[in-house]
Amino acid sequence: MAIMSSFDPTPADRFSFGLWTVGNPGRDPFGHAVRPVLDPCDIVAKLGEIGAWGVNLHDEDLVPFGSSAAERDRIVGDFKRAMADSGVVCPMATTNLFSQPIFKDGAFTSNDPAVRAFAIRKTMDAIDLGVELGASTYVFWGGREGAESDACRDPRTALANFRDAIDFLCGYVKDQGYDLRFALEAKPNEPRGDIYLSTTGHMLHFISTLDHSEMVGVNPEVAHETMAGLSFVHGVGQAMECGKLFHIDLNGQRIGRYDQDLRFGSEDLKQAFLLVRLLEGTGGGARYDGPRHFDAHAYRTEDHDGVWEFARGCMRTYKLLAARAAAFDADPDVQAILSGTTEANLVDVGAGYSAARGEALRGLEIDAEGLGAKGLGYERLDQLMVEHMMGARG
Ligand code: GCO
Ligand code: MN
Ligand code: MN
Repeated sequence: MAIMSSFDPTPADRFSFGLWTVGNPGRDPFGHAVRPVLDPCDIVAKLGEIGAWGVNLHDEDLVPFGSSAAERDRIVGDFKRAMADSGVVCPMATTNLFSQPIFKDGAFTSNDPAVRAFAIRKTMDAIDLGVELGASTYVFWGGREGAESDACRDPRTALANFRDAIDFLCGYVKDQGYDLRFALEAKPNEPRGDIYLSTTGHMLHFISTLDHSEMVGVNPEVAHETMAGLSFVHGVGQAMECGKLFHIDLNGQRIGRYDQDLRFGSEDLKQAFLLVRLLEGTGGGARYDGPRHFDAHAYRTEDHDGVWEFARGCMRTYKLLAARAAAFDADPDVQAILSGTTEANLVDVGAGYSAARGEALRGLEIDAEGLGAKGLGYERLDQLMVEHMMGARG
């Protein structure tokens, strides 16, 4: 099947998986693990085998909480050897600030300064680990940074403490001379009733208030915006437009549900298509050149074979959608509809206000009735997209 093999992943595709994703043993709030826990070194070897480029990790995915310095060094040494043997790199690392009981009421936003100090110190150590493994992006997902009862904390205090922590850690990275950027990941809820900075848009504004905002961007996740019923494509587009898409968490999700973390493209294929089209830049605009990270896991029904099937599926679907997006944007029928909707400005509004441009606008003859009556062809455009997605064209 030579045709199919062109959709098989290679390291040039920059696909990455977290140790916690393909390593997920299928535990959920209602049931125990269904798969044996895999050794991180075996995960890396397997990722290399199936054509993935990168492996990402939380500190505790690799080095168990409370390990001695000697244990840590042995584990990290073995892992580096596994990376070198497989050719798999570590583009991103992060901190587990949610599993240990001390973080039950938040880490950077806890009311207790001792908890905040513990969280910042743990993150400094985890940053050292990530940099040692070669990471150039450091993700912050504040899963426990939230509340069930908002009587416990003024949200303004929570945000101020979160800001202080990120500013402090940016200072640490600069002081160490690390070549590392931060990517903040929003989520509306789960595991907390409500999580602060619940969407990518909230994060983008928060970033503009930081001391070193130039080194901080976002890590949007399909599931997180979709849970809240928001358009992921719009959120990612906003991040790209202001140069802040530093990383991305790809998966599948249905609106209104718990965080499902399903195989990429397994739900809402049309949104997945539009997302890949945006990232690949086939419709115009700059292409996203960062990691394509799958923050997802296999169904709980699966054994390890099913896990690797899941991982291959994420990558193949991404490549299939990229090929379909390229065909869609190269289709003259599509181009004809789109060219009719993107005419140049009659007055150069982008050049800013001037009295002359104001006058020029006032002087334009605009056929409001005609424009209101004109059909735009979007039904045809959307159907063309569906037909491309289904392989009926191009
Ligand atoms: C979740 C999050 C996490 C983070 C991870 C890396 O909903 O559990 O998506 O998987 O992405 O902690 O920061
Ligand atoms: Mn998630
Ligand atoms: Mn995520």
